[in-house]
Amino acid sequence: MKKKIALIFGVTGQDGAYLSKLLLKKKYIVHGVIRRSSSFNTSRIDDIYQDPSLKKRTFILHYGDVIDSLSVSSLINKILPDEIYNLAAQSHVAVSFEVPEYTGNIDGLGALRILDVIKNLKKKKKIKFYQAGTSEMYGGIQKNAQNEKTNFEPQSPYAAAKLYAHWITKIYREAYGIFASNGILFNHESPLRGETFVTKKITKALTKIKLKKQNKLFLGNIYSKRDWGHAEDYVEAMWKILNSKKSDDFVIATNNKFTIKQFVNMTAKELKINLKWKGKGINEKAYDQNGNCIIEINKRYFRPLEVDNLRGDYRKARKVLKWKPKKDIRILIKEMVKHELDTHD
Ligand code: NAP
Ligand code: G4F
Repeated sequence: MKKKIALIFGVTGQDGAYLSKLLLKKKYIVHGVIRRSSSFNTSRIDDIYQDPSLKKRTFILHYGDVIDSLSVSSLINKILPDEIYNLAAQSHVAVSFEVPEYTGNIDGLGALRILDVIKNLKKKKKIKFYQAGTSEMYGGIQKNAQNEKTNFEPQSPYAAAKLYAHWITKIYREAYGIFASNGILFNHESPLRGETFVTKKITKALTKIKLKKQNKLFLGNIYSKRDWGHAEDYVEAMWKILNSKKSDDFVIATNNKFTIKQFVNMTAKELKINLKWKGKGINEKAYDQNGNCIIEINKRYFRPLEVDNLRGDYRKARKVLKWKPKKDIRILIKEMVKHELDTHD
């Protein structure tokens, strides 16, 4: 049987790495797009790298960028993949307030550039398209769990750009009959998570504090709530979305939410650090069993607008895709802490 061909924009990121590994296991030929960088940016995929001198490669990397229409067009025309996963993004919400135009260009227009090439190739090859959408698009104050019918109320340049990508994907699906689907994924983490996202920051810092290699962790708002899943489960959902009978939009989540403070407490427990919280607001601090102050709040990490409450209702994915999360937050924290202990020992 002919092998399926996938093209991943954003292959060097957390999800790109897990998705590549999943698709290789499923016997795909995987093409990934990497950006030119003066330092190495492939650490998450080094374990599956295949030397270009190999005759029959199944994992092939190309230089490109979703803000460069020429590279997007020539790569898709050359590879003619069966499936395209658009995971490329400036994915940090706080950073998007610092670089809003750049974020809009990558996270919003990037999707359009890919979709328009697919549209123009329609007669030659039917290419399926996955857009990496986000729960950040819900923003606002949402009391109940969010699903595919919940209104969007973005609260950051990142979320606004992703909302553009979400709608343009839907528009190209309906106007041109392209198999183009949106995943609306809630936060998902792993040992491969970027260092400046809160779960990685917490698990890494508390491990180093435990090992006496760091004194203190500084955090921002510890009362926002997030629905945290495991990236390994969520890339499986991406594949199921593109291999479903018809293109559609799906919420992928766990339907559980925790505050950042709860995540800190669970991580401390895993590391056998006995935390005591004292004070309020910006003066809230956490102390270890020896009375050392190891966590402080710093205004620097607060955002101009915050998303307070995210919890995803994934019933549609469970019903249509037969998908459900396998790893809960406790397993996730265990894995992330183990990885940090192995790295910093
Ligand atoms: P990530 O680790 O930040 O990875 C982002 C990827 O995009 C990296 O490979 C990055 O390359 C690449 N990239 C950035 N700018 C690019 C450009 N101009 N052209 C081509 N590639 C570019 O993000 P992630 O956590 O894996 O998330 C994957 C996608 O899902 C993102 O679109 C994110 O916004 C979305 N999402 C993530 C979550 C989550 O909780 N993780 C939830 C919902 C949606 P470099 O390595 O060179 O920087
Ligand atoms: O880990 P975060 O930076 O993730 P955030 O903003 O929820 O965004 C992530 O998930 C989205 C899906 O909902 C993705 F679309 C997006 O690409 C990204 O992967 O922050 C989580 C929460 C926020 O409320 C933030 O204000 O943690 C709070 N927080 C408190 N102290 C902090 C910190 N966040 C970071 N990054 N660093 C802190 O020191």
